[in-house]
Amino acid sequence: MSTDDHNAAVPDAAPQGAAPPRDLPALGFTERFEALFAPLAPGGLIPGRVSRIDRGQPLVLTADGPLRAELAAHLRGVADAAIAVGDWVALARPEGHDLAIVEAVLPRTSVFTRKDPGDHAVEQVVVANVDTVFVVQSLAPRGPNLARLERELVLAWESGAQPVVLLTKPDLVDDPEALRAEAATVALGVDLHVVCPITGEGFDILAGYLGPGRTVAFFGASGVGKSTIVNRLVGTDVQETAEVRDADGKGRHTTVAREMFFIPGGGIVIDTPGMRALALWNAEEGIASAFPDVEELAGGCRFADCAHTVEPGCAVREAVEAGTLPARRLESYLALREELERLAVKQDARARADKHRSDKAFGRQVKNFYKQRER
Ligand SMILES: Nc1nc2c(ncn2[C@@H]2O[C@H](COP(=O)(O)OP(=O)(O)O)[C@@H](O)[C@H]2O)c(=O)[nH]1
Ligand SMILES: [Mg+2]
Ligand SMILES: [Zn+2]
Repeated sequence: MSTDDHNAAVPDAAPQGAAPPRDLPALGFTERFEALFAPLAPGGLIPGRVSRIDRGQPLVLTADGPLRAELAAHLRGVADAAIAVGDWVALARPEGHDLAIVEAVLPRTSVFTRKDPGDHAVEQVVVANVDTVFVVQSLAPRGPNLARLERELVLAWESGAQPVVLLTKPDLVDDPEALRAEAATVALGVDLHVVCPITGEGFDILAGYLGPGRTVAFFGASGVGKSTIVNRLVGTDVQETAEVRDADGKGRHTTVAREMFFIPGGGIVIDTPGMRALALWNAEEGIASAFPDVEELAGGCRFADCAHTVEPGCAVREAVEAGTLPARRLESYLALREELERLAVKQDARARADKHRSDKAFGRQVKNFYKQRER
Protein backbone atom coordinates (compact mmCIF):
# COMPACT_ATOMS: atom_id res chain seq x y z
CA MET A 1 0.00 0.00 0.00
CA SER A 2 1.73 3.25 -0.97
CA THR A 3 1.53 5.78 1.82
CA ASP A 4 1.21 8.84 -0.37
CA ASP A 5 -2.17 7.79 -1.76
CA HIS A 6 -4.70 10.46 -1.00
CA ASN A 7 -7.65 8.09 -1.42
CA ALA A 8 -8.19 5.63 1.37
CA ALA A 9 -6.65 2.27 0.67
CA VAL A 10 -8.53 -0.58 2.28
CA PRO A 11 -6.22 -3.33 3.43
CA ASP A 12 -8.81 -4.72 5.84
CA ALA A 13 -11.26 -5.39 3.05
CA ALA A 14 -8.67 -6.88 0.70
CA PRO A 15 -9.35 -10.49 -0.23
CA GLN A 16 -7.75 -13.09 2.00
CA GLY A 17 -5.48 -15.79 0.62
CA ALA A 18 -2.73 -14.75 -1.76
CA ALA A 19 -2.45 -10.96 -1.84
CA PRO A 20 -3.89 -9.45 -5.02
CA PRO A 21 -1.10 -8.86 -7.51
CA ARG A 22 -0.14 -5.25 -8.19
CA ASP A 23 0.84 -5.79 -11.78
CA LEU A 24 -2.06 -5.28 -14.11
CA PRO A 25 -1.45 -8.20 -16.52
CA ALA A 26 -1.60 -10.60 -13.56
CA LEU A 27 -4.99 -9.08 -12.76
CA GLY A 28 -6.14 -9.85 -16.30
CA PHE A 29 -5.39 -6.49 -17.97
CA THR A 30 -4.81 -7.71 -21.52
CA GLU A 31 -3.79 -5.70 -24.57
CA ARG A 32 -7.45 -5.39 -25.41
CA PHE A 33 -8.23 -3.61 -22.14
CA GLU A 34 -5.08 -1.53 -22.45
CA ALA A 35 -6.23 -0.30 -25.86
CA LEU A 36 -9.75 0.42 -24.59
CA PHE A 37 -8.39 2.30 -21.61
CA ALA A 38 -5.92 4.40 -23.63
CA PRO A 39 -8.27 7.34 -24.36
CA LEU A 40 -8.89 7.75 -20.62
CA ALA A 41 -5.25 7.84 -19.52
CA PRO A 42 -4.72 11.50 -20.57
CA GLY A 43 -7.60 12.42 -18.24
CA GLY A 44 -5.56 11.25 -15.27
CA LEU A 45 -7.61 8.08 -14.72
CA ILE A 46 -6.11 4.77 -13.67
CA PRO A 47 -7.31 1.26 -14.59
CA GLY A 48 -8.51 -1.18 -11.98
CA ARG A 49 -10.51 -4.37 -11.61
CA VAL A 50 -13.56 -4.82 -9.38
CA SER A 51 -12.87 -7.67 -6.95
CA ARG A 52 -16.00 -7.36 -4.82
CA ILE A 53 -18.91 -5.01 -4.24
CA ASP A 54 -20.16 -4.05 -0.78
CA ARG A 55 -23.38 -2.08 -0.47
CA GLY A 56 -22.97 -0.80 -4.00
CA GLN A 57 -19.36 0.29 -3.47
CA PRO A 58 -16.82 -1.63 -5.51
CA LEU A 59 -13.43 -2.62 -4.18
CA VAL A 60 -11.10 -1.97 -7.11
CA LEU A 61 -7.67 -3.58 -7.46
CA THR A 62 -5.12 -1.25 -9.01
CA ALA A 63 -1.38 -1.05 -9.50
CA ASP A 64 -1.41 0.99 -6.26
CA GLY A 65 -3.34 -1.65 -4.34
CA PRO A 66 -7.05 -2.02 -3.56
CA LEU A 67 -9.16 1.15 -3.51
CA ARG A 68 -12.72 1.55 -2.32
CA ALA A 69 -14.73 3.42 -4.95
CA GLU A 70 -18.14 4.76 -5.86
CA LEU A 71 -19.85 5.30 -9.20
CA ALA A 72 -19.53 8.73 -10.83
CA ALA A 73 -22.80 10.66 -10.96
CA HIS A 74 -23.02 10.29 -14.74
CA LEU A 75 -22.99 6.48 -14.39
CA ARG A 76 -25.57 6.12 -11.65
CA GLY A 77 -28.84 4.62 -12.79
CA VAL A 78 -27.42 3.91 -16.25
CA ALA A 79 -28.17 0.25 -16.88
CA ASP A 80 -25.26 -0.11 -19.29
CA ALA A 81 -22.84 1.01 -16.63
CA ALA A 82 -23.97 -1.35 -13.88
CA ILE A 83 -20.77 -2.85 -12.56
CA ALA A 84 -20.06 -6.40 -11.61
CA VAL A 85 -17.23 -8.34 -10.02
CA GLY A 86 -14.60 -8.84 -12.72
CA ASP A 87 -15.21 -5.53 -14.48
CA TRP A 88 -12.35 -3.32 -15.58
CA VAL A 89 -13.02 0.29 -14.72
CA ALA A 90 -11.34 3.69 -15.09
CA LEU A 91 -10.87 5.42 -11.75
CA ALA A 92 -10.42 9.04 -10.78
CA ARG A 93 -8.82 9.77 -7.41
CA PRO A 94 -9.86 13.28 -6.54
CA GLU A 95 -7.86 15.17 -3.92
CA GLY A 96 -9.54 15.23 -0.51
CA HIS A 97 -12.07 12.53 -1.42
CA ASP A 98 -12.30 9.33 0.63
CA LEU A 99 -13.43 7.21 -2.26
CA ALA A 100 -12.02 6.76 -5.72
CA ILE A 101 -14.58 7.37 -8.46
CA VAL A 102 -15.51 4.97 -11.26
CA GLU A 103 -15.71 7.15 -14.37
CA ALA A 104 -16.16 4.39 -16.98
CA VAL A 105 -16.70 0.66 -17.24
CA LEU A 106 -14.65 -0.95 -20.01
CA PRO A 107 -16.53 -3.14 -22.53
CA ARG A 108 -16.52 -6.75 -21.35
CA THR A 109 -15.08 -9.84 -23.00
CA SER A 110 -17.73 -11.98 -21.36
CA VAL A 111 -20.62 -11.37 -19.04
CA PHE A 112 -22.66 -13.89 -17.10
CA THR A 113 -26.21 -12.63 -16.69
CA ARG A 114 -29.49 -14.03 -15.55
CA LYS A 115 -32.93 -12.57 -15.22
CA ASP A 116 -33.36 -10.75 -11.95
CA PRO A 117 -34.97 -13.27 -9.56
CA GLY A 118 -37.67 -10.67 -8.85
CA ASP A 119 -40.66 -10.49 -11.15
CA HIS A 120 -39.39 -7.77 -13.40
CA ALA A 121 -37.93 -8.29 -16.81
CA VAL A 122 -34.62 -6.96 -15.59
CA GLU A 123 -31.16 -8.26 -16.25
CA GLN A 124 -28.78 -9.07 -13.43
CA VAL A 125 -25.08 -9.10 -14.24
CA VAL A 126 -23.43 -11.78 -12.15
CA VAL A 127 -19.76 -11.56 -13.16
CA ALA A 128 -17.78 -10.08 -16.03
CA ASN A 129 -14.60 -10.76 -17.99
CA VAL A 130 -14.34 -14.42 -17.10
CA ASP A 131 -12.31 -16.73 -19.35
CA THR A 132 -13.73 -20.04 -18.15
CA VAL A 133 -17.08 -20.68 -16.49
CA PHE A 134 -17.06 -23.86 -14.43
CA VAL A 135 -20.54 -25.28 -14.21
CA VAL A 136 -20.43 -27.44 -11.08
CA GLN A 137 -22.75 -30.33 -10.27
CA SER A 138 -22.52 -32.97 -7.59
CA LEU A 139 -22.67 -36.67 -8.43
CA ALA A 140 -24.13 -37.37 -4.97
CA PRO A 141 -26.65 -38.14 -3.74
CA ARG A 142 -28.73 -38.43 -6.90
CA GLY A 143 -26.38 -38.02 -9.84
CA PRO A 144 -26.30 -35.06 -12.19
CA ASN A 145 -29.50 -33.07 -12.71
CA LEU A 146 -29.61 -33.07 -16.50
CA ALA A 147 -32.32 -30.43 -16.94
CA ARG A 148 -30.51 -28.06 -14.61
CA LEU A 149 -27.22 -28.78 -16.35
CA GLU A 150 -28.76 -27.90 -19.70
CA ARG A 151 -30.03 -24.61 -18.33
CA GLU A 152 -26.69 -23.83 -16.68
CA LEU A 153 -24.89 -24.55 -19.94
CA VAL A 154 -27.20 -22.25 -21.90
CA LEU A 155 -26.33 -19.42 -19.50
CA ALA A 156 -22.65 -20.31 -19.54
CA TRP A 157 -22.48 -20.36 -23.35
CA GLU A 158 -24.38 -17.11 -23.55
CA SER A 159 -21.78 -15.44 -21.31
CA GLY A 160 -19.12 -15.66 -23.99
CA ALA A 161 -16.75 -17.45 -21.61
CA GLN A 162 -15.66 -21.03 -22.22
CA PRO A 163 -18.02 -23.41 -20.36
CA VAL A 164 -16.53 -26.43 -18.60
CA VAL A 165 -18.50 -28.91 -16.50
CA LEU A 166 -17.12 -30.13 -13.17
CA LEU A 167 -18.69 -33.09 -11.40
CA THR A 168 -17.93 -33.30 -7.69
CA LYS A 169 -18.26 -35.90 -4.90
CA PRO A 170 -17.18 -38.98 -6.88
CA ASP A 171 -16.09 -40.44 -3.53
CA LEU A 172 -19.72 -40.63 -2.39
CA VAL A 173 -21.16 -42.70 -5.24
CA ASP A 174 -20.68 -46.27 -6.41
CA ASP A 175 -20.11 -45.68 -10.09
CA PRO A 176 -18.91 -42.15 -10.84
CA GLU A 177 -17.97 -43.16 -14.39
CA ALA A 178 -21.56 -44.12 -15.27
CA LEU A 179 -22.86 -40.83 -13.85
CA ARG A 180 -20.20 -38.94 -15.74
CA ALA A 181 -21.34 -40.61 -18.97
CA GLU A 182 -24.90 -39.57 -18.18
CA ALA A 183 -23.86 -35.92 -17.74
CA ALA A 184 -21.85 -36.12 -20.95
CA THR A 185 -25.03 -36.74 -22.94
CA VAL A 186 -26.10 -33.12 -22.35
CA ALA A 187 -22.67 -31.47 -22.12
CA LEU A 188 -22.08 -31.36 -25.86
CA GLY A 189 -18.98 -29.60 -27.09
CA VAL A 190 -17.67 -28.80 -23.63
CA ASP A 191 -14.97 -30.35 -21.45
CA LEU A 192 -16.29 -32.35 -18.55
CA HIS A 193 -14.17 -33.40 -15.58
CA VAL A 194 -14.72 -35.29 -12.38
CA VAL A 195 -13.05 -33.48 -9.48
CA CYS A 196 -12.89 -34.14 -5.78
CA PRO A 197 -11.81 -31.17 -3.68
CA ILE A 198 -11.41 -33.48 -0.70
CA THR A 199 -8.85 -35.83 -2.27
CA GLY A 200 -7.56 -33.50 -4.97
CA GLU A 201 -8.65 -35.79 -7.80
CA GLY A 202 -8.80 -33.85 -11.06
CA PHE A 203 -7.03 -30.76 -9.76
CA ASP A 204 -4.10 -31.23 -12.11
CA ILE A 205 -6.60 -30.73 -14.93
CA LEU A 206 -8.07 -27.60 -13.32
CA ALA A 207 -4.59 -26.08 -13.28
CA GLY A 208 -4.67 -26.09 -17.07
CA TYR A 209 -7.46 -23.49 -17.07
CA LEU A 210 -5.56 -21.19 -14.73
CA GLY A 211 -2.38 -19.16 -14.89
CA PRO A 212 -1.38 -15.51 -14.56
CA GLY A 213 -4.14 -13.15 -15.68
CA ARG A 214 -6.64 -15.96 -16.35
CA THR A 215 -10.03 -15.65 -14.67
CA VAL A 216 -12.35 -18.53 -13.86
CA ALA A 217 -15.73 -18.48 -12.12
CA PHE A 218 -17.75 -21.21 -10.44
CA PHE A 219 -21.49 -21.64 -10.90
CA GLY A 220 -23.92 -24.18 -9.61
CA ALA A 221 -26.45 -24.96 -6.92
CA SER A 222 -25.44 -24.47 -3.31
CA GLY A 223 -23.83 -27.48 -1.71
CA VAL A 224 -22.19 -28.85 -4.85
CA GLY A 225 -18.71 -27.94 -3.62
CA LYS A 226 -17.82 -24.66 -5.34
CA SER A 227 -16.28 -23.02 -2.28
CA THR A 228 -14.43 -26.20 -1.36
CA ILE A 229 -12.82 -26.19 -4.83
CA VAL A 230 -11.94 -22.51 -4.50
CA ASN A 231 -10.35 -23.06 -1.09
CA ARG A 232 -8.25 -25.92 -2.37
CA LEU A 233 -7.09 -23.91 -5.40
CA VAL A 234 -6.25 -20.87 -3.30
CA GLY A 235 -4.56 -23.03 -0.68
CA THR A 236 -6.34 -21.58 2.35
CA ASP A 237 -9.92 -21.45 3.52
CA VAL A 238 -10.91 -18.14 2.00
CA GLN A 239 -14.52 -19.21 1.67
CA GLU A 240 -16.78 -20.80 4.23
CA THR A 241 -18.20 -24.15 3.26
CA ALA A 242 -21.12 -25.99 4.79
CA GLU A 243 -22.19 -29.53 5.43
CA VAL A 244 -24.99 -30.48 3.13
CA ARG A 245 -28.30 -31.18 4.84
CA ASP A 246 -28.82 -34.92 4.76
CA ALA A 247 -32.52 -34.89 4.04
CA ASP A 248 -32.49 -33.20 0.65
CA GLY A 249 -28.82 -33.14 -0.28
CA LYS A 250 -29.02 -29.36 -0.57
CA GLY A 251 -26.42 -27.03 0.85
CA ARG A 252 -27.02 -23.92 2.86
CA HIS A 253 -26.06 -20.60 1.39
CA THR A 254 -22.76 -20.01 3.11
CA THR A 255 -21.20 -18.06 0.28
CA VAL A 256 -23.06 -14.78 0.37
CA ALA A 257 -21.05 -12.59 -1.96
CA ARG A 258 -19.22 -12.88 -5.22
CA GLU A 259 -15.57 -12.25 -4.70
CA MET A 260 -12.27 -12.61 -6.50
CA PHE A 261 -9.45 -14.68 -5.03
CA PHE A 262 -5.90 -15.20 -6.20
CA ILE A 263 -4.12 -18.47 -6.77
CA PRO A 264 -0.50 -18.65 -5.59
CA GLY A 265 0.77 -19.88 -8.98
CA GLY A 266 -1.19 -17.20 -10.85
CA GLY A 267 -4.84 -17.04 -11.80
CA ILE A 268 -8.03 -15.49 -10.50
CA VAL A 269 -11.05 -17.40 -9.19
CA ILE A 270 -14.50 -16.01 -8.54
CA ASP A 271 -16.79 -17.95 -6.23
CA THR A 272 -20.50 -17.29 -6.42
CA PRO A 273 -23.37 -18.04 -4.07
CA GLY A 274 -25.48 -20.95 -5.19
CA MET A 275 -28.19 -19.62 -7.43
CA ARG A 276 -31.59 -21.14 -7.00
CA ALA A 277 -33.24 -19.13 -9.72
CA LEU A 278 -31.42 -19.33 -13.00
CA ALA A 279 -33.91 -17.67 -15.27
CA LEU A 280 -32.66 -17.03 -18.76
CA TRP A 281 -31.89 -13.59 -20.08
CA ASN A 282 -31.59 -13.07 -23.85
CA ALA A 283 -30.07 -16.49 -24.32
CA GLU A 284 -30.85 -17.19 -27.99
CA GLU A 285 -27.25 -17.88 -28.85
CA GLY A 286 -26.69 -19.76 -25.62
CA ILE A 287 -29.49 -22.16 -26.50
CA ALA A 288 -28.11 -22.69 -29.99
CA SER A 289 -24.65 -23.46 -28.56
CA ALA A 290 -25.91 -25.72 -25.79
CA PHE A 291 -28.15 -27.73 -28.13
CA PRO A 292 -26.00 -28.32 -31.23
CA ASP A 293 -27.71 -31.72 -31.68
CA VAL A 294 -31.20 -30.20 -31.95
CA GLU A 295 -29.98 -27.27 -34.04
CA GLU A 296 -28.33 -29.58 -36.53
CA LEU A 297 -31.41 -31.78 -36.86
CA ALA A 298 -33.54 -28.64 -37.32
CA GLY A 299 -31.68 -27.99 -40.56
CA GLY A 300 -33.56 -30.98 -41.97
CA CYS A 301 -37.06 -29.77 -41.03
CA ARG A 302 -39.36 -29.03 -43.96
CA PHE A 303 -40.11 -25.50 -42.71
CA ALA A 304 -37.31 -23.10 -41.91
CA ASP A 305 -39.31 -21.71 -38.98
CA CYS A 306 -40.35 -25.15 -37.70
CA ALA A 307 -41.17 -25.04 -33.99
CA HIS A 308 -40.67 -28.83 -33.70
CA THR A 309 -44.07 -29.33 -32.12
CA VAL A 310 -46.81 -30.19 -34.65
CA GLU A 311 -45.32 -29.33 -38.05
CA PRO A 312 -45.21 -31.96 -40.78
CA GLY A 313 -41.74 -32.99 -41.94
CA CYS A 314 -40.10 -32.13 -38.60
CA ALA A 315 -36.69 -33.81 -38.59
CA VAL A 316 -36.27 -33.16 -34.87
CA ARG A 317 -39.42 -35.03 -33.87
CA GLU A 318 -38.56 -37.76 -36.35
CA ALA A 319 -35.24 -38.21 -34.54
CA VAL A 320 -37.07 -38.51 -31.23
CA GLU A 321 -39.39 -41.14 -32.72
CA ALA A 322 -36.42 -43.01 -34.18
CA GLY A 323 -34.76 -42.95 -30.75
CA THR A 324 -31.67 -41.00 -31.87
CA LEU A 325 -32.59 -37.87 -29.87
CA PRO A 326 -33.82 -38.39 -26.29
CA ALA A 327 -37.38 -37.09 -25.85
CA ARG A 328 -36.37 -35.29 -22.65
CA ARG A 329 -33.71 -33.42 -24.60
CA LEU A 330 -36.29 -31.98 -26.99
CA GLU A 331 -38.57 -31.15 -24.06
CA SER A 332 -35.76 -29.20 -22.37
CA TYR A 333 -34.99 -27.36 -25.56
CA LEU A 334 -38.61 -26.39 -26.16
CA ALA A 335 -39.11 -25.34 -22.53
CA LEU A 336 -36.04 -23.09 -22.58
CA ARG A 337 -37.12 -21.57 -25.89
CA GLU A 338 -40.58 -20.91 -24.52
CA GLU A 339 -39.14 -19.27 -21.43
CA LEU A 340 -37.18 -16.89 -23.66
CA GLU A 341 -40.26 -16.05 -25.66
CA ARG A 342 -42.20 -15.21 -22.51
CA LEU A 343 -39.34 -12.98 -21.41
CA ALA A 344 -39.24 -11.20 -24.77
CA VAL A 345 -42.90 -10.27 -24.36
CA LYS A 346 -42.11 -8.66 -20.99
CA GLN A 347 -39.00 -6.84 -22.10
CA ASP A 348 -39.30 -3.67 -24.01
CA ALA A 349 -37.41 -3.39 -27.25
CA ARG A 350 -34.89 -1.03 -25.75
CA ALA A 351 -33.85 -3.46 -23.03
CA ARG A 352 -33.25 -6.10 -25.66
CA ALA A 353 -31.19 -3.81 -27.85
CA ASP A 354 -29.10 -2.66 -24.87
CA LYS A 355 -27.33 -5.94 -24.61
CA HIS A 356 -25.30 -5.27 -27.72
CA ARG A 357 -24.62 -1.65 -27.06
CA SER A 358 -21.85 -1.81 -24.55
CA ASP A 359 -19.20 -0.45 -26.94
CA LYS A 360 -21.37 2.53 -27.77
CA ALA A 361 -22.15 3.03 -24.10
CA PHE A 362 -18.46 3.07 -23.30
CA GLY A 363 -17.85 5.77 -25.90
CA ARG A 364 -20.57 7.81 -24.20
CA GLN A 365 -18.97 7.29 -20.80
CA VAL A 366 -15.61 8.52 -22.10
CA LYS A 367 -17.29 11.59 -23.63
CA ASN A 368 -19.24 12.34 -20.47
CA PHE A 369 -16.13 12.08 -18.36
CA TYR A 370 -14.24 14.67 -20.41
CA LYS A 371 -17.29 16.92 -20.76
CA GLN A 372 -17.88 17.01 -17.02
CA ARG A 373 -14.22 17.84 -16.43
CA GLU A 374 -14.45 20.96 -18.56
CA ARG A 375 -17.04 22.44 -16.26
N1 LIG B 1 -17.25 -36.17 0.06
C1 LIG B 1 -17.15 -35.03 -0.64
N2 LIG B 1 -17.62 -33.89 -0.09
C2 LIG B 1 -17.52 -32.76 -0.78
C3 LIG B 1 -16.91 -32.71 -2.08
N3 LIG B 1 -16.97 -31.44 -2.52
C4 LIG B 1 -17.57 -30.73 -1.54
N4 LIG B 1 -17.89 -31.50 -0.50
C5 LIG B 1 -18.61 -31.10 0.74
O1 LIG B 1 -19.88 -30.56 0.36
C6 LIG B 1 -20.28 -29.54 1.27
C7 LIG B 1 -20.69 -28.28 0.52
O2 LIG B 1 -19.56 -27.72 -0.11
P1 LIG B 1 -19.43 -26.15 -0.42
O3 LIG B 1 -18.08 -25.96 -1.00
O4 LIG B 1 -19.82 -25.31 0.74
O5 LIG B 1 -20.53 -26.01 -1.57
P2 LIG B 1 -20.97 -24.68 -2.35
O6 LIG B 1 -22.27 -24.27 -1.77
O7 LIG B 1 -21.12 -25.10 -3.77
O8 LIG B 1 -19.91 -23.62 -2.17
C8 LIG B 1 -19.11 -29.33 2.21
O9 LIG B 1 -19.38 -30.02 3.41
C9 LIG B 1 -17.94 -29.97 1.47
O10 LIG B 1 -16.95 -30.47 2.36
C10 LIG B 1 -16.41 -33.95 -2.63
O11 LIG B 1 -15.90 -34.03 -3.76
N5 LIG B 1 -16.55 -35.07 -1.86
MG1 LIG C 1 -20.13 -21.68 -1.42
ZN1 LIG D 1 -38.81 -29.32 -36.71
